[in-house]
Amino acid sequence: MSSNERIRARGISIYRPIVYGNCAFTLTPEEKEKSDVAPDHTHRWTVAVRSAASLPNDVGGADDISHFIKRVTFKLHETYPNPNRNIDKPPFEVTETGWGEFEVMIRIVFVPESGEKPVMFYHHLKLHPWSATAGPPEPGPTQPGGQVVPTGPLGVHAWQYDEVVFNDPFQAFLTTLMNHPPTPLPRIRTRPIPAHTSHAASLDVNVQYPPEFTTTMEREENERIDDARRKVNEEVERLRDLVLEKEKILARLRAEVQ
Ligand code: SLL
Repeated sequence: MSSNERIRARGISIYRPIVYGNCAFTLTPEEKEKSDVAPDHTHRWTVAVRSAASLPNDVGGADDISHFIKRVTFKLHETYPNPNRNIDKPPFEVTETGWGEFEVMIRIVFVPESGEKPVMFYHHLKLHPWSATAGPPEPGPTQPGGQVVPTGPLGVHAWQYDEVVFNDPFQAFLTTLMNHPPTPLPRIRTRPIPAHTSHAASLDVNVQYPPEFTTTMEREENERIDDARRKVNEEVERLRDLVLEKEKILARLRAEVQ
């Protein structure tokens, strides 16, 4: 890197929307026959890190993210051979078969020009549908040979929207980012409510479509954050008043004792 490229764009924050998560499908009888599929396996799943804007029939993935992501490491459950899977080019994903849900550790390494530290996300690899209409509300841990709830043709989806924020980026890296603007998210939903939101269950939606992230969801999330922030501030205020009041009582009592 030349010294010129090392200049930071101070005061600039630039973010890139991503999604991470998984989709899962129950294995068809034909797939179960295959020699590379263990007899106790019930599902085929893909865990991935993608751009947030969606391709027509999938979750995310509309934009290339390899100009800022160098490597994604997916740390799988230790029942898998070589559980640390390093993916150095897009698509940043791992497809496997298995029988159980587990926590996947996702580590994102940025391109060296960014000078950014890696970030880490945890994702609960989901195999079973949430919806009560699609099966038991929350099946317990699946054991080999345990009951399998079919996922339907579009599978089970568990995705999380997030934004990677670069503060005071290097000038050259900022230029790279600006040369790859992300596809804007659709303003309104063009698909049913996504399965990953807990309120989808309370709305009794039998989710049959892959989720889609929209600016409406982004706004709703911001409103929830603002609301929570307001509540916390109110609580802080209330407790501070309480402390002040108690301190006055304490001072008075002290004076009385003396
Ligand atoms: C459980 N938390 O104890 C889970 C563990 C492990 C998942 C799930 C099979 C891997 C393989 C597989 O699905 N492991 O056979 O290679 O219930």
